[in-house]
Amino acid sequence: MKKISFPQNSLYLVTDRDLSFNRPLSYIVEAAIDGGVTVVQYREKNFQYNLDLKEVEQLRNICYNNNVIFLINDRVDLALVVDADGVHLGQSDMPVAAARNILGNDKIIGWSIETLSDLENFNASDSLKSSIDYLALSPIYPTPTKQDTIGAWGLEGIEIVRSATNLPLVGIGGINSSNMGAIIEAGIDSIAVVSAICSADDPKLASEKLKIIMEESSNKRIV
Ligand code: TZP
Ligand code: MG
Repeated sequence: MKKISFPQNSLYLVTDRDLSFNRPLSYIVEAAIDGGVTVVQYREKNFQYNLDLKEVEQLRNICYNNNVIFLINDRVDLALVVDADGVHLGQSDMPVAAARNILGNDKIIGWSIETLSDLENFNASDSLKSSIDYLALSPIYPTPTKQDTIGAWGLEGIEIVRSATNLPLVGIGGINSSNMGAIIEAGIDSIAVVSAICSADDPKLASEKLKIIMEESSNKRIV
């Protein structure tokens, strides 16, 4: 099987049922894809196989049918069960090398870095460097959506990480239409959001607006 590559300059939706105001995740994901999202990460911290597996399979199929990358947060087991395109792991999740062993070489592994020492660990490890498909800077800005964070990268942090690696960089945390342009110009390739799409009155329109800003800002950076 050919390895799927992580798309450059992607608008990346991370799901959160609680922030979707009683609308099913399938509605949010379909609307987001219609609006230009090209990566979806299923992130539901209270996932239970007996209650939620059907929903994950449904989201996986929506993504598959639309050529959109479908990733699972934290859970390598769930990614295998639904044949997702890969996983997104944080510093306290399964070690990347173990996940790579279990998933094989064809799946995507994204890894969150929260501090400069996480970046140093990454740069010092050939095994990490050869196993990871993208780095996520978490968070770019403080956000009520995830409060157990250590600091925030801000624009200066993005520049430091950008100069330390050529790997695709995903920015997450506190990103919306008013700050995303500067984040991309500072060196982030792809933008991940929760509330800016899940909580929008019109998730499709919100995605379209973010996508337009992404494209304009990415072009500016290349020039
Ligand atoms: N990881 C770092 S910040 C964050 C996650 C999952 C939440 C981002 O949510 P929002 O609503 O886009 O700020
Ligand atoms: Mg995690």
